Amino acid sequence: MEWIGRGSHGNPRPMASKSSPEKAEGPVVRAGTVAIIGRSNVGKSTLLNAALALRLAAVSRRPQTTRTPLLGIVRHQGAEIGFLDTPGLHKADSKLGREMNRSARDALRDADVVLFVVALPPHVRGDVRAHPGDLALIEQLPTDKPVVLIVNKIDVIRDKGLMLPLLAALSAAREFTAVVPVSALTEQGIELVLDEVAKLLPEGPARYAADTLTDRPMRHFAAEYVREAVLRATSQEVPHAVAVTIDEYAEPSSDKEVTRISATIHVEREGQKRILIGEKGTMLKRIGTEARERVEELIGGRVHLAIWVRVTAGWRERSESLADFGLLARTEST
Ligand SMILES: Nc1nc2c(ncn2[C@@H]2O[C@H](COP(=O)(O)OP(=O)(O)O)[C@@H](O)[C@H]2O)c(=O)[nH]1
Ligand SMILES: [Mg+2]
Repeated sequence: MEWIGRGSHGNPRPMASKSSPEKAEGPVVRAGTVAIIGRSNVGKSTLLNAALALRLAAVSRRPQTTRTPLLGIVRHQGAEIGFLDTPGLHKADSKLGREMNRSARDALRDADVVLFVVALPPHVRGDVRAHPGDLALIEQLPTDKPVVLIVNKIDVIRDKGLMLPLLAALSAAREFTAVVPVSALTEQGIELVLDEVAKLLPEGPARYAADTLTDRPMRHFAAEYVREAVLRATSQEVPHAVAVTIDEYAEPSSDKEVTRISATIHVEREGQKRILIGEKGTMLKRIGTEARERVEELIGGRVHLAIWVRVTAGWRERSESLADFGLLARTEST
């Protein structure tokens, strides 16, 4: 199977990470999982990508871009940090949504350390207050493990003093092991996040080989990048109605060949299929080009990507479809 590792492909450059083994100082003495938890759109996946120094996770302006937890492994100051990006906790209105919340709660329960991520709103005009959704989420955070508060998107304000009411309100709601303001987008503060969590992980040996970046095969990311391209290109009901499966993933057998991928975009209605294909197939072409470039960036080689669109009515409510699309949380209990 096609796995992604640092430098395991022809061109290791896109895989290069701040934490690349060459830079790692000494052996791993701490190891564990860090769950990245928060509402939709606060920048959890962007934070994972910043920590990895690699655009691994799908990111978009749409809420619920992340549907299943994603592991990203970083070595930093003698620690092997297994960041687990999770779907945003939200009011679920479908079976899919409930599965997403469940998988985030599972991650919260199993983690050694929790990063609770909040974000500044897009247009800051005065003092920033705490979002009621964040205050409600704080109640659900564990009290028996370290929780680090990450205040993301600090690039949107110049006067950092405007954050003080927000910090005061969140800190009054519970005690945090540390508070780190960051911009996941500009990578400001990310090194501090790594420093902080590296200290908090339990002692123990590495669980993964030094060049392991994630536990998902490349075909998973191919599907994710097709969906990411759909989310970026469409609006309203289409993003939520889309799931992507990979029908074929054939690695090149020689240097001259390309990786051949065939993907199906599942939608719920004919109208959504029409939108995705677009006039004379222009929309699908745009989606295909964007997704292909993302896959090529990750594997460091050329890709041929064919995309089909199929109506699979009601898939978000059907357990069998969710299972087929790899969207069920691991645990069955509520
Ligand atoms: N200005 C700004 N935007 C950000 C930052 N981090 C994430 N975003 C944007 O916020 C949106 C949601 O990001 P995403 O990582 O998908 O959020 P998630 O739902 O919490 O995983 C995207 O449009 C990101 O580009 C940041 O530090 N600053
Ligand atoms: Mg996300």
